[in-house]
Amino acid sequence: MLRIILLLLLFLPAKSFIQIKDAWMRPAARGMNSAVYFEIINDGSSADTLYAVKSDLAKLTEMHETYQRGNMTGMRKVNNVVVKPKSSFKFQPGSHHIMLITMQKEMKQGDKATILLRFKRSGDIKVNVEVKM
Ligand SMILES: [Cu+2]
Repeated sequence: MLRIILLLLLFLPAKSFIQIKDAWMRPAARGMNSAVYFEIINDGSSADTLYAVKSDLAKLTEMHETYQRGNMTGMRKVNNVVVKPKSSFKFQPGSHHIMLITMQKEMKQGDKATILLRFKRSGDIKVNVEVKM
């Protein structure tokens, strides 16, 4: 019996210290772009890195950051985001966001979606996203 329990424990996934909070995205028509925002909370004692994002909502899903150059605001792709231990990192308007480029279908306020975040230590985390303004 003990042997069976030990065996089961081996197959349990490692406990993730990463939590995703308040995930939402902007409504968008088919063919347009949208953006997803959320907060990553790292309760663990080591840093974790978000290195990829997957979604079938759009033709392309990228991690972006917004930057300022003089009076110009632009955005550019980032390859990863490091979340330090015992801290949080916010994807929010005017800052980091998940860019959904060319939506495959219309998403209206109140609709729900899921995206997949891939972390180096915590693995894949499925995130429920609410569509709101
Ligand atoms: Cu963007």
